[in-house]
Amino acid sequence: MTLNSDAKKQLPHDFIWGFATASFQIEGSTDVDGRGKSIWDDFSKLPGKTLDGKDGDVATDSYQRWKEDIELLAEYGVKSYRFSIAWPRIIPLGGRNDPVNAKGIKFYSNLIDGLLAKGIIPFVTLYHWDLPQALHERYGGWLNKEEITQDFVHFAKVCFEAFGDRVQNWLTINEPWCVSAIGYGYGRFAPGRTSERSRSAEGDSSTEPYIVAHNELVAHAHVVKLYRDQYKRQQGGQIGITLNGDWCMPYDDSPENIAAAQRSLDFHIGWYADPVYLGTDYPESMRKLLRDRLPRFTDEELALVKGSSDFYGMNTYTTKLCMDGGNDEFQGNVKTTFTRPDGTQLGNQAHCSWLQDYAPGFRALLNYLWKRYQSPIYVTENGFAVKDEHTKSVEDAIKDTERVHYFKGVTASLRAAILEDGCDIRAYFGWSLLDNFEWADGYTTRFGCTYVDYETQKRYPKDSAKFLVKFFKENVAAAPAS
Ligand code: PNW
Repeated sequence: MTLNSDAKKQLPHDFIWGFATASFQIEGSTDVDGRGKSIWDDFSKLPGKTLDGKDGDVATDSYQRWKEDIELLAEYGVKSYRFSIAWPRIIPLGGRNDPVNAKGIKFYSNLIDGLLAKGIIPFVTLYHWDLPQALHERYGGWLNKEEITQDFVHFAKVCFEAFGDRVQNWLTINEPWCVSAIGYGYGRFAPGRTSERSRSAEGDSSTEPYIVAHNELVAHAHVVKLYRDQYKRQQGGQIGITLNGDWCMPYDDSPENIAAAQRSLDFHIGWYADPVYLGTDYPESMRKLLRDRLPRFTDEELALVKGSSDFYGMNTYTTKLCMDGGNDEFQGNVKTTFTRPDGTQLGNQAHCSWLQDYAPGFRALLNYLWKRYQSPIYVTENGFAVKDEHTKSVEDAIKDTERVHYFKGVTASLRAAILEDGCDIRAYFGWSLLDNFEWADGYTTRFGCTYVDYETQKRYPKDSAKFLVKFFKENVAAAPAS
């Protein structure tokens, strides 16, 4: 066989690519087939919690339209689909002694079978933020280490038993930073606890986020231990956590701002990744700033957390310019901007304030993570929300030039990180398959590569979906003949 140089320049044939979603953002049917409430059900209905006052009761109606969604994925020709399992569909009250809901299991079982029938690899998140409301009420949810650990492990066990014969790729928790910092610090995500009394009657932003983060790490590690001890050998899959993290660049070359950029990486990524991949304590910069507000790992916990992920799950969206200062502890007392010292912008502004398009940052982040953590990287989310897309007609919205520009940049960066820089990257998922319920933004921010008309629930592929499909079809090597 002759190896031509073009073939050599392709991504490996087993590179996984596709689109991602999350249960609460797409399913709707919140009151159907025995599903219990999640913390997002009531939270999203409270006045002022979502930008448009809307909730997840219908979303993209994917609990009903799952077959149509699989058709769409098959039309795109993706290799894989990342979705999450709604804990309150499987165990409506959530706890280890609460009843399991056969209809909930059936739903995901059908979905998995449907994907496999089309040759699509299921990539499954166990926890994408829809905690059973009953557990929050019973013992404070993620605030209670012993209880949440046992209940999360039990829920995972039910999932491994029910789906593990067909699912080889598991994610424990999606973006633990968002759960802790946004759910218990800023209070913008459910359960909405914060010290800001205008937002919440309860909560302590100075301690709870750190307790929650610690408990997430411990619970995650116990789930991984369960999988490795009891299922991995037989089911042959892999399991890991997925962290959010954006690239951080110093605003200028002053030593304070160089340190600030690293501190920002520590407070977003190192907080979770250092214990998981390096087996060290929380980053030095965090311990220095937060002192005894940061929980201590027992030796036993740290031993359990160390190495508790088979890969590095990476969700990333943007790059920030970092300046020393401010008093936002979740940012590590770092101020961020997209405006360079010369007044120019880093890139195109997305609909949400926290996102600009800057592809070199994507490549830099991949290199940073690969070098520091030495674990194969799975990009489990990456995407862009076009400004004011929700006000456009379908015809205009599907011509999503700015999203195409974003994906052109990141896919070129991805390719370079793999083929030129030698980073071990094994998967890429665009966020998202569909426009959907964008948490506190409601439906005003659209991240989909497929447009959803919320009146008719009809789906329309955007140019960005076509771009990604074409890129991966052209750039991933064909499977070797068997
Ligand atoms: C992620 N931020 O959330 C989530 O995993 C998705 O469910 C979500 O739809 C997607 O990214 C787009 O937002 C984030 O404020 C939410 O920096 C907020 C931030 C980052 C990620």
